[in-house]
Amino acid sequence: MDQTEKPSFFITTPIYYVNAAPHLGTAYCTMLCDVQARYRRASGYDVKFLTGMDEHGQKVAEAAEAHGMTPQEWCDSQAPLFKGLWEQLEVSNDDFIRTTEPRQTRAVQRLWERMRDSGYLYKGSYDGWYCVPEETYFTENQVRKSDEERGAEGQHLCPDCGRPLERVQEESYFFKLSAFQDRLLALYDEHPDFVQPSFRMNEVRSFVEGGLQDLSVSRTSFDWGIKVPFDEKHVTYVWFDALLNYATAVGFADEAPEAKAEYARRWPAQCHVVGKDIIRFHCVIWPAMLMAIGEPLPEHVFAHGFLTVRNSETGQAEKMSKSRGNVIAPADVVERLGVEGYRYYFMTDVTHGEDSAISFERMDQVYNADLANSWGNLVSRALNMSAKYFDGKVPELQEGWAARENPLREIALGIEGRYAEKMEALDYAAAKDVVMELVHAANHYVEDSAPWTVAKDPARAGELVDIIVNLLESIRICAHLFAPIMPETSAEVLRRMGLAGEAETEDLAAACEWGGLAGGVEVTKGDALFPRLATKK
Ligand code: ME8
Repeated sequence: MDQTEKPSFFITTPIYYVNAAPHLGTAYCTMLCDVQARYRRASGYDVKFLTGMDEHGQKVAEAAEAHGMTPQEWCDSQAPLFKGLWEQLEVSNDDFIRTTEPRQTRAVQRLWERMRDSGYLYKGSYDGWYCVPEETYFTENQVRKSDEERGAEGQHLCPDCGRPLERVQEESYFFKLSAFQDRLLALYDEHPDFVQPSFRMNEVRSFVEGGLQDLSVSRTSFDWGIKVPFDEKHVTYVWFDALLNYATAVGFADEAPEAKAEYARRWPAQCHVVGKDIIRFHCVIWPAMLMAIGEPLPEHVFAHGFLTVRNSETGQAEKMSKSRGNVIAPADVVERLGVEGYRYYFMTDVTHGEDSAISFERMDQVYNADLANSWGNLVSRALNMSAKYFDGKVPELQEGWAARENPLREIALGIEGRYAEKMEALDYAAAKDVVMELVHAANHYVEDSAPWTVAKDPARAGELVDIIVNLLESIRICAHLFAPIMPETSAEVLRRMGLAGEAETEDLAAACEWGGLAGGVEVTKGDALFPRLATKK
């Protein structure tokens, strides 16, 4: 089918600050999007999956200085780390945006002009507090609340992350965010699923109900950013720049006819996936910016929780973060579990709306129980038996086999619908449970039907065919359903069953119908897909 005839599905990750190498937290969010992008491609959507880097602002400028580089040199040196990691982790993004690219400069400058024309912009001066690690302004009131928690040297601390704040006094342009309170509340009323999971909506709503302050959107005390086109001593506040990336990447402010067509087709985005730390930027400021310039609003913002690690001094679970320096490198997990085991653990064992403490012990447990002992073991047993009893092949299919009742067929009927509902809600743990039900049932079926006994009795040859076929058919369906999470091993399973051509399906529902198995094709036994881990590594 021509791509443009399919419905568009545009999904984005946050663009990550380039202040340090990517870590498990950034990889986690990127993977959440990747799984959704792969699932949607398999379900017939024309997907655009965007990720990238947020390269401006004080934090990045300071990181560059600390490394003795210009900000641009620093960003250029970091880009391969992000791109390389996404490739290694099988992230299938279609675009990678950097905010220092000309397309972003052009778009941001156009935003300034449209903001000025909208009447929601005015010049003033900012006098208040600023958290550099979070690139966020705080009012005197917000800071005062944390006064009693002053740092050792009596500094004012960030009410969100607890780190010292800077006092900022500078000439600045302001965006009249305060004018959007009613329209934002109306948006949340009319589109209760704008913010997901739903409990996050309450948080956003009460923040807006509390009243909105106008937002300082330009800075004059440093120069690492996009210049305001009509007042060049101002550079754009990093969030005002960064949020626009989503629209830039689909052609905002690009007058070329193809870009205009792309923008009309792709905007608004279906889903911005972000961490809960940046929910206000995405659910308050970003929609208000779009309202101000008269552009459509994104359909959904999905906010996930944090991966946390235990602080060895305090014993408390704390957010894994580049600025705190408590990150685990993705390479350590890849080395332990392989890329597909890594993806499986983070996508199915971490609850996506909540904070989750991660541990190597749990990773090993999940890998061994689900992948080595259940899914991997099922595949190898079934392929081995097929090869052994049927001369290296999938048995020839018997008349009417797909309509014959058996416990696996019963579970498999309608499985894609049950799974799709969970996948669309980004509830990958529940989607996995749907698939694992069939995996576990198939393992029990092997025990209950005892093909090794049936094989000894020539009178039961037909029964043996059906047992092996039912197993292989269940495996074929599970491989399709696992593919968004574990693309390589699923493709490998299908290849071993002589179905390599099926791996890139664009009609998952049809692919998962009971009865799609090919009979008589060669089977490849191959090495264990998920070798069992020793309990301690
Ligand atoms: O905020 N657990 O970039 P950033 C889970 N540039 N996810 C985590 C995490 C953790 N411990 N730590 C980080 C920025 N993340 C801005 C975004 S978008 C227009 C601009 C993920 O590098 C999570 O998704 O600080 C979080 O929202 C994001 O990384 C922040 O990345």
